[in-house]
Amino acid sequence: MAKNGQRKVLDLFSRPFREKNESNILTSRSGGQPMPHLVLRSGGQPVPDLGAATNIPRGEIFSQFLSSHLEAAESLCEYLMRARDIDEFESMAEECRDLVNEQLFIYSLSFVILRKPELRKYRIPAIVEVLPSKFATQEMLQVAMTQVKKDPTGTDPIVIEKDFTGNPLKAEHKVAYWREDYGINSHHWHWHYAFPLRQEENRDRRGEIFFYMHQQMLARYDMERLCHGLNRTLALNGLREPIKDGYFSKLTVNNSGRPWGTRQDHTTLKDVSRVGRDIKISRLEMYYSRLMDAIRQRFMLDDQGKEVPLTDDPPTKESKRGIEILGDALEADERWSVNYPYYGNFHNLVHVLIAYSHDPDSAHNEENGVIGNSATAMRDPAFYRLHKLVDEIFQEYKMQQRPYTEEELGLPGIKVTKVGVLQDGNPNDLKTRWKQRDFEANRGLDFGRQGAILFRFTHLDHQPFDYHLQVQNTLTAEKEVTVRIFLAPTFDERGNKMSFMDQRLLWAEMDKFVVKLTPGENHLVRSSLDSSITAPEEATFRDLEAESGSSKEKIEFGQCGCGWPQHMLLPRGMPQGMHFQLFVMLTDYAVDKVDQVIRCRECSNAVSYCGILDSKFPDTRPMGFPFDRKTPEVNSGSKIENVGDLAAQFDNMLTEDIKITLSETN
Ligand code: CUO
Repeated sequence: MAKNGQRKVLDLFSRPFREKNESNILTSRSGGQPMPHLVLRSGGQPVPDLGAATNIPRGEIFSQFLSSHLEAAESLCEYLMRARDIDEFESMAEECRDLVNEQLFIYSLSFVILRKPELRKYRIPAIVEVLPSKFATQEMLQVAMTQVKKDPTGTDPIVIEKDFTGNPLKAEHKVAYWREDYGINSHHWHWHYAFPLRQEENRDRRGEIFFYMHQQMLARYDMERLCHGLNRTLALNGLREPIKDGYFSKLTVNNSGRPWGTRQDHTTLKDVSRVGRDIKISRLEMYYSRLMDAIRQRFMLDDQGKEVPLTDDPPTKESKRGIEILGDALEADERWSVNYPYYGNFHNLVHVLIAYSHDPDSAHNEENGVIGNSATAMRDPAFYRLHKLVDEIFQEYKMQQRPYTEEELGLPGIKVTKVGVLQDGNPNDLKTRWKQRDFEANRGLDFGRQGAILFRFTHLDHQPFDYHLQVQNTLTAEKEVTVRIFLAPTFDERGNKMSFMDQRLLWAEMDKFVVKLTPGENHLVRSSLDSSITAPEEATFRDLEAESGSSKEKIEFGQCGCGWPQHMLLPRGMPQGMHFQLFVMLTDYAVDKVDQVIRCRECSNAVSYCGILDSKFPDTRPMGFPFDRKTPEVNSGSKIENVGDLAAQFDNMLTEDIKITLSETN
C-alpha cells in the first residue's frame, strides 16, 4: 500500500541514529540518473549539493548557539525548502539523511515542515520520542537494552524517578523536576527553530519575543523556587566569578552511551579554544560593555557608524521598538543584528562558554554540557543564571523607558468587579499533583525491539480550571477588550509582601484573549486549557500513525510543537498551600489590535510565546505590558507601592488572592 504523506514524515523522523547506508536511496530513487538537485562526485556517484550542511560530523552534538552549526542548518534548510511537495521532500530528505549530522537533520526537517505551507499540515512526532537520549538517562537506555535482550516482545515501562540527577543535599536540586521536565525542554527546542537564527526570514518582533519568552521562563522558574523557599535566581556575576552550582545531567549523546559534559560546583569559566571555536572572555566583556553603553546612550551604531535610536516609543507604528533592535543584537542574530561585528554574539557565546567550561581546550575530548543545546539547556541551573544576566541587560533598557500613562493603562467605562478561579468546584484554591506519562522510545532508539520500549516520566500537573470574571460595561455600545491575566507569588523569600517593582519580574502571563462586552453586566468564563502560552501535548508516533490510517479529522494542531506545556501552567505551590495573586487587566482592543490577515491557522496556539506563523504578533503593546516598565505614575497623587495600589486606581484592573496547594493524594 502506498504511504500517505503523514507516514512519510513519520518515517523520516524514525531512527535518526540508524547505521549509515541502510538505505540506498541515492541510486534507487533516481533510477541511476542524477536528480536535478544532485551533483556528481568525482567517482561518478550523485550526491545532493548540500553546501555547508555536511560540515558537522555525524555523532557530534548539534548546537543552535554555534555559528558554524547555524550555517550548516541554513544550508540544509535551504536545500530542503526546494521540495515542491511531500514526495519530493521525502526523497530529498532520504538522499541526505546519511550524509549529515543526525540532529541537524531532525532540526532541519522540523524547520522546513513548519515553514512550508504545503507541508505544514503534516505533524511532527513528540521530540521526546524522536531524540529520547535528550530526555532519558543513560541508565534508562541501559535498562531498555537489557530488557530487549531478556524479553524482545515485552512492554513493561521503564520508570525514571524524578530525583535522578541529585538529592536535596544541594538546595538547587529541589527544583530539578521543573528544570528537567520533558515538556518545558521540548518547548524550548521547538521555540528555537520557530525563531531560528541566521535564516532568511525575520519573524515579526523576533528580538522582542526572544526577550519576553525567556523573561517569562525566568519568572516561572523563580515562582517555582519560591514554592520551595529558595531565593530567586541570581544573575551570573560577570564571567569571571566561579559558577557555584555544577550539573551532571546523566544524559547520553545520541544513544551512544557517551555522556554529555558535566560541570563541577564552583567551576571558573575559561577562554574556549577548541577546533573551529575560539571564545575569549575579554571579547565577550567588550560586547557586554558596548551593549550597556548603547542602552545608556539610547542608541546603537549600525555598521556605517550611524546612530540607531533605542526607544520603545518609536516615531511611527512601522518603526521597530528599541527592545526588538536590542534583542537581535544581544541574542545575537548575525543577519538581523544592527551591527554584528561590533555588538558581537553575547548570549549565544555565553551558552557555549559554559557548555565547554569543564574542558575548554578539548584536552579531555569531552562533549559539551547540556547548556549548549536547546533541547537540554533548561536542565542546567546555570541556564537561569545566564539568562538572568541577559535579562538584566534588557531590564536596564526597560528601566530607561518612561512609565505608562493613565491613558495607556485605563479603559473608561469598563469595570472589573470580580475575578477568581474555579477548579473542581473549589474557588481560588488550585490544586497541583504529580502525574506520570509514558513515551515510546522505539523509534528514537535502535534496539530492534518488536514490543514497545516505554519510558515513564513523572511530572507536575493539575486539573484544568476556569477563570471567572464579572465585568460591567457602562458604555451604551458593545466594547471589544483584551483580557490580560497574570499570576505572581504574594510574598518574597522573607515572607514580606512585594512592592510593585519587586513583584514586577515575577508576573507570569497565564492568558490573554479578546472578548466582546455587551452593555451592562458580563460574566466571562475562560478555561485554563485555552491559555495564550500553552500548546496541546505533542502527538506521539502512535497517535499520528493511528490518525494517518484513519479518515477522521486531524488531532488538534498546536503551535506545531512550540508552546509551554499545559501541565506546567501552574507552579507547584506548597503542600500547606501558598499565597499567590491573580491580576486581571482589560484593555481597549481597538488600540491593541494589529491590522493583518492571519495567514496560518494551523499553528496558532501559544501565541504569546510563539507568535503566529507568517503573520504579525497580534498585540500592539510592548510584550510584558503593563509590567515591563517601572511603576506607573498616576495623577491622583497617590503613590503606587504595590500592584493592589495600582488596581485600586483603575476600574479595568483587579487583583485577587488565591492559594496553590500541592496535593499528594490524586
Ligand atoms: Cu533559549 Cu539562551 O536562548 O536558551
